[in-house]
Amino acid sequence: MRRLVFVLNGPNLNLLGKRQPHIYGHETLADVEKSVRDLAGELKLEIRFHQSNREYEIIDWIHEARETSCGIIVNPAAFTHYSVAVLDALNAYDHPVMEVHISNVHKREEFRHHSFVSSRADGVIAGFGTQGYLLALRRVAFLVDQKAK
Ligand code: CA2
Repeated sequence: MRRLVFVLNGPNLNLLGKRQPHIYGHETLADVEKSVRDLAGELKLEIRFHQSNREYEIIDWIHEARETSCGIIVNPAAFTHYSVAVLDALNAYDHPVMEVHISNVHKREEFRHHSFVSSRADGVIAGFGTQGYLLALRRVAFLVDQKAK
């Protein structure tokens, strides 16, 4: 299995660092991608980093990941809270799935407290800011290395 990890970002995350910094911080998605790629280099992992505002694109990337990757890190953004389609795609994926939320969704509105994706995720990180992506990547690397032993 290739040491390739997909990092998938849902709707509106292209606005990261440009709006609502009190909730999501000042880093842009490009900053997050760079930090993820730097850490991946240390962990000897390859990265596919994507963002889309379209549900079907997230689903198509999950399907692509089935054939090629050893893990998925996903911030499904608003799809978290209503997309059975994203959950179904992840349920057809056989390797570790880490769900990341920049904000602590449990401290926010009630509708953000439920995640469809959490029933499939192997780990969930919320409220660690953009550092959550790096923590999730370390966990994927650990699980992949453990499996290879
Ligand atoms: O905390 C997270 O990472 C979320 O997944 C972000 C989603 C939200 O719907 C989830 O409940 C929690 C929203 C992403 C929108 O990102 C923006 C970033 C900056 C400005 C505007 C939106």
